[in-house]
Amino acid sequence: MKALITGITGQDGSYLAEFLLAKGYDVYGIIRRSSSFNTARIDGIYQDPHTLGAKLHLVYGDLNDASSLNRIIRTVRPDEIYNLGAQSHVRVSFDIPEYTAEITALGTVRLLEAIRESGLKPRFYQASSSEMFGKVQEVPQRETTPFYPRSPYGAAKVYAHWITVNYREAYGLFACSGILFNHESPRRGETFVTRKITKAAARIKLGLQRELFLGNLDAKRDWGYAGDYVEAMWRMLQQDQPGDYVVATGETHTVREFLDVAFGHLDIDWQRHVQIDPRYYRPTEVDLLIGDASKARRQLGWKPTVDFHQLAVMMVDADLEAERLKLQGTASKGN
Ligand code: NDP
Ligand code: GDR
Repeated sequence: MKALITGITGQDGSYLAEFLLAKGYDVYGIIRRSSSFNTARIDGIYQDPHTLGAKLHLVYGDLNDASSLNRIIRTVRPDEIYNLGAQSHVRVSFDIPEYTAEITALGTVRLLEAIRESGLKPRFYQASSSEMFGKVQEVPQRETTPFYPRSPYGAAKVYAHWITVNYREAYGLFACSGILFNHESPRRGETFVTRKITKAAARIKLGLQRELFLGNLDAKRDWGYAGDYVEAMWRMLQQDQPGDYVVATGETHTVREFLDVAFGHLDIDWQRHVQIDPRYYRPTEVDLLIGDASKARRQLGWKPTVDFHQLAVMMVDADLEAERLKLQGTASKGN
């Protein structure tokens, strides 16, 4: 089996690639040109392309470049495609709304068109988001809850979601959307709130930092573990029929509670270090997310294995270790 992943260098792409390689897949990942290395998350599974029997293949392309997508699909001829590539930062989407729509929304239809034009019938996974629910319409949120996005990112994801549904209905494509609620890990991007907190807690513990500037501490999120969530993506594409699924833990917590667990784990009082900087507020906020994943549980046999407390502790421990290693590296350079 061959799988093609957009966004392989991101948090989810790296976990999904590991998961699929372990299942024996040939994994093709689209990477984009960058002036600095952007493959740190997949360094652990990198295989030299000159090695006989290499199973991981990286190809240059961009969701903004239709011809690259056409070429990759034609030449790779994947059995499964996972569209994880996106401008994925909600706050940043207010600063670059047009670019966000270009990649997160139009990138999806470019990919779907490339599939259609190829004449191939790969199974397709779209990375939809709980941000599509936005302003609270129903609690907990499920597959039938109406969308009310509250950011350019959320609006772009709603387009990508519906165009995926449309290609399923119009062209019979086996296309699934996973409506995933927030999921985190030690590989989470450092500007998302959980990782920002766990990294700062570790650095404060080691005396490398004193203050942490944050925005809205009252927002509530349903936080799960990324390693669990990529398995749900794969399970969706193994069903007899395509469909859309909410993937969530069913628990919600405030940013404040995440601070309590993360800093508490290191015996630090976060109130002495955290300051509010309004620049991290969003013009419109999503106040409360809590998902009902009973369809995924029932039909995919999927359930989360890591709870909120374990997740925060796992991330703090990983950051503490990483910061210690950096410190040792700096010290040995000085010798
Ligand atoms: P990340 O931000 O960690 O990764 C995004 C990936 O998209 C990176 O590999 C990035 O490449 C790539 N990318 C960005 N722009 C382009 C482009 N123009 N062409 C090709 N690739 C591009 O996101 P996550 O791994 O956290 O999320 C994966 C997907 O799931 C995203 O679509 C996100 O919106 C969605 N999602 C995430 C959730 C979460 O809680 N993590 C929840 C619900 C949905 P590069 O490394 O070069 O920047
Ligand atoms: P989110 O994640 O917007 O839910 O999108 P993020 O971690 O950025 O924010 C979560 C909540 O924390 C509040 N917050 C802050 N956020 C950031 N980034 N930085 C801060 O300093 C800060 N202070 C408070 C935010 O206001 C928000 O309420 C993530 C992304 O992965 C999306 O791609 C994905 O679709 C959704 O999760 C589900």
